[in-house]
This record gives sequence, structure tokens and C-alpha cells, in this order.
Amino acid sequence: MAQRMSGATFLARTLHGYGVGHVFFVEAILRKALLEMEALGIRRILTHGEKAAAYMADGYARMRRGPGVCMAQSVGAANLAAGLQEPFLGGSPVIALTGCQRPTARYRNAYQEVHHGPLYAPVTKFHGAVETLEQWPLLLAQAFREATSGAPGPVHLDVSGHLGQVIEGAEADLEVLVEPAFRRLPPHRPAPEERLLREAARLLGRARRPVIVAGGGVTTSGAGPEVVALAERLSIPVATSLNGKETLLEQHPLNLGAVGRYSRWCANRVVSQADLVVFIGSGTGDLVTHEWSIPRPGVPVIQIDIDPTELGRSYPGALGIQGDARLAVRGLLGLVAPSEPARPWAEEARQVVQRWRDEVKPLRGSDQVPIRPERLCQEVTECLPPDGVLVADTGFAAIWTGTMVSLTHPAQRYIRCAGSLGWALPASLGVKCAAPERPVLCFTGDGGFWYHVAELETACRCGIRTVTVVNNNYALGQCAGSVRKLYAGRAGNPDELCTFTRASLAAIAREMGCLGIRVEAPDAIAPALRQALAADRPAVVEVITDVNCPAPDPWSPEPA
Ligand SMILES: Cc1ncc(C[n+]2csc(CCOP(=O)(O)OP(=O)(O)O)c2C)c(N)n1
Repeated sequence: MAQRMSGATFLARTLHGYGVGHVFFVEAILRKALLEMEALGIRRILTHGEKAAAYMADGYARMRRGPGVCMAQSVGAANLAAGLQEPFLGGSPVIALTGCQRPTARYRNAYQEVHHGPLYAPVTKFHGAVETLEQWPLLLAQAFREATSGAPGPVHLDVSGHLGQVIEGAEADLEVLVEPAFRRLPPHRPAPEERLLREAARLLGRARRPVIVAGGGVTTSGAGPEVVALAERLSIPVATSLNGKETLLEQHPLNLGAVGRYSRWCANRVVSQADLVVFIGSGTGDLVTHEWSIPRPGVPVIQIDIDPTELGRSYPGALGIQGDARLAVRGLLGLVAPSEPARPWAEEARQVVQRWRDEVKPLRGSDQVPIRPERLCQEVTECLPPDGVLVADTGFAAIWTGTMVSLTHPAQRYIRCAGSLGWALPASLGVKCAAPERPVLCFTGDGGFWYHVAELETACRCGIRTVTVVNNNYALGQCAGSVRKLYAGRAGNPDELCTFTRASLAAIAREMGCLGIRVEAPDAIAPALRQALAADRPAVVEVITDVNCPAPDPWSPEPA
């Protein structure tokens, strides 16, 4: 039933209806709506920058597997767009709302505004301008559809008035109509074609060395248990992308670990020996395939993806199956008989993984000072609670956590940065907002930490109790080795390109109201993490590590 209401009320009720419990923003935007949101119990998280607001909405969306909302006034729109690159690359349903000058002010040197369209075009699935209140219900509903459907991603609405005031201040007879499907991912579960599943089952039956590569689509679909069941039924080893790390537990005998560039060498070796690779919910980009060298070119590929435009993108001629990952794998399970006895291939793969484990064991147990990152990861594994969520930054932080931290409980989650350094700290705040009852642990390097350090104040002010673990080597560690190599004896100052001052990050955190602990000895990591997890406020554990322990280069196949 339509009711007389303002655009502000309409927005607040719509967000509430779609289950959005938090919005992340920088003043001044949609103020009246923010008042209405308060009345509905939606928490308003004021951040120190629009990019951080986008990252928080991203973390919030990835954790709840549903839409997250961020907002900025017109002059903040460029900063907010910069922040959308990450959810765009990470496939996360973020809805960005910005103010923009009313049409009559455009093309007349209006204060604080550039044209927003080109800023948002490369980082959104959909961008719309709301110029009249009549458009508001239509475009808001479309924003939820676009963000969550198919391959999820960010959308942007430019709302008339530099604070969105034209739309939120107007009144009309409006009806708040929520379409429940678009509250969560995936809104729909398209079923795959039976004949394609039969063909896949036939190929799997003939293969001698099949491998599954599980991507983020498995996580989004909640298809992990089905993938594990299929792997067990046919004794197929499973490698994962970093986004697919939750697919199976560390201790599962078919788990190869992360494959590609940020990888364990055992996963790369086994996948490169495969005679059939099944990509499930994977973008098959350069990261997960190590520049498309793993699997080896020419190896037959089956690809399962909800987005038909992904099928065969990097593997033309692949057997492409469009559909929801969970439904597709369930369908396959109905068509394949157990491989008995277990394929010898699975045992061979398990032994390769065991060799990797034996090799890294001394590093994981190292007592070296400054601390080795592998030891830090081992302590994180041991301290991550059974319902803990690990949020990882990019670069070495992604490699260390993706390869060295083990997920050992089915409820644990691993959410990692798609590439934007500094994302993890604000993103982890968004994650915690989406799951306040869960322990949330952010893992970042000091370079990543510095980006949005001000958001620790946001965490304290808003009572968002995360634990941030800083792998502090006083440098952009991933870059330091390459920079020094480039100098190779040449006179000059390589440190200027990659090294920071030795400020105490724990002390900075304490100043903002956090618990701040500095750790220099390996034995002190676990007590510090436990104290931080039990703390009544946000915590930062700064662990001083060895800058001369780079993450290993990925294993590469011999050129053919
Ligand atoms: C926005 C952005 N800028 C630059 C980079 C390139 N980059 C990737 S990792 C890295 C260094 C990270 O340093 P730090 O966070 O201290 O972690 P460490 O490598 O020392 O573990 C840089 C600069 C990036 N990924 N994203």
C-alpha cells in the first residue's frame, strides 16, 4: 500500500527491509535518511574517509553474503569510487549512494563536483542517476538486483542534490516493496543443463588424474560440502583459490591448498600434472592459474559458473556448465558412481602435500628473532577460535595467511583482499558489524595498516571489537627484496622506496583507545592474541617480524 512519505523515509525503510543493519559513510550525505535509519535501528558508521567506508561496506557484504551500503556527498564521490575497485575485483555486492548537483547546476562550474559517471563506470555493474523521486523506488530496487545477481558486484546511484537532498527531501505516495530474493547471495540458483552434467560425468569417469579448483563462487554459493562430497566420491584432489579457501578443512586428505601465484608449491605441482581440471566458481584469472600456466595449456577443462560469460574465458573450448555451483555439483553427484578403490592419483597427491607440510614444519615452529612470518601464521592458526573470521590484506599478507594459516573448523571463515593494499583493516570492521558475535581477526602488513590507521578511532568510537594483527617489518616487505635487487650494488638509497620509520603501532593504537600489544618474541604471540581476543575493546597486536623472510616464489612448471 502506497503511503505519503519522504525520499528519506523511503530509503531508510527500504534498507531496513533488505536487512541492511549498518551504513558506512562520511558526512554530509542523506542526513534526513540517516535520522530515519536511526529510528529503525540501522547503525550509522561514520568513517574517516570515503575509501574506508567503501571497504567497510565491502567487508560487511562479504561476511553476510548480502548487500552492503556506503554513502558520500558529491565531493567525496571520487574517493568512494576509488574504494569500489576492491569489491568490483572481489565480486562483492556493495551499493554506493552519492549526492550530485541537480541538473540545473551542471555544466556551470558547480562547486566541488566533477562528472561522476566516468569514475564509476569501470568499478560498477550498474550506475544510475536518480533525478526525480519517482525514480527512487525503481532504481533502489534495481540496485539490489544488480548488486546481488549473477556474478555479484558494486552498483552506484547518483542522487540529486550534492547531499542527496533533492530526493530525500521530496514527498510522494510511495510503497516500500522488498524483493526478498535480493537480500542474500545467491538470489537465484539457476539449474544446470542435464546433458552438460552427463558430459562432465563422462569426462570425470575417463580421467586418470582429475583435479578440482574451487573458487570464490563455491564460497558464495555455499557449495563447499557438495564439492567435498564429489571429491570424496571420485577421489579427486581439490586445490582452491584464496577466495575458495573455506571449501575444505586443512586436515582433509584431498586438500592441496591454494594454487596459482599466491600458493603452496604442492598445489601447483599436482594441478600441473592433472589430465582434467574442473574449475568451480573460479574467475580463472592469472592469480589462480599462475599466468595461465597451471593447469598446463591444452589440458581439458570443465568450468562451472553462474555467469555464462565466464565459461571458457581463459580456456576456450572448455565444457562450460552454467548454473549455481551447489546445484551443479549436486547434479554431478547424482550421476557419478564412487571410484573404488580410491584412485592411486589421490594418494600420490596426498604425498606431495605431505612433503610440503614436512618442509614448512620447522619454519612454522621457528624460534627465530625477529620472528618469521610462518611462525606468526602458526600462532594465528592455533588461536583462531572455531567460529573465527580471518580477514587478510593483499600481497604477502594474502600469501602468508592463504598458504600458512590452516582453517581447522567448519565455521571458520577466510575473507581476503582482492588486491587493494590497506583494505583489510576497514574491511574487518565491516565484517565485525555483520557478525558481531564472531571473533574477527585482521591480518595486515605495516604498509597496509598505515593506509587507514584512523579507522581504529572509528572502531573504538563505534564499539567494533576486532583484533588487528600487524606483521610489522617496518617496510613494504613484498617490495623490499625486488627494490634491493634492482639496486644491485648501485649507489643510492633503496630504503627510500620501501622502508618506514620505526613508530610503535601498538602505542598509536592505544592512543586511539584500543588495546595495543607489541610482540617481539615468538612465545609471546599466542598470549597476546588470546588477550586481544578476550579484550573489551578493539585490539592491535603488533608483531615485529623479519623483513628478510620473503614469501616463497610460486612453483612454476618447466617450459614445454
Ligand atoms: C593500492 C595498492 N597500492 C600498491 C600495491 C602494491 N603492493 C602490494 S604488496 C605491497 C607491500 C605491502 O607491504 P606491507 O603491508 O608492509 O606487507 P609486507 O609485504 O611487509 O608483508 C605493495 C606496495 C597494492 N597492492 N595496492
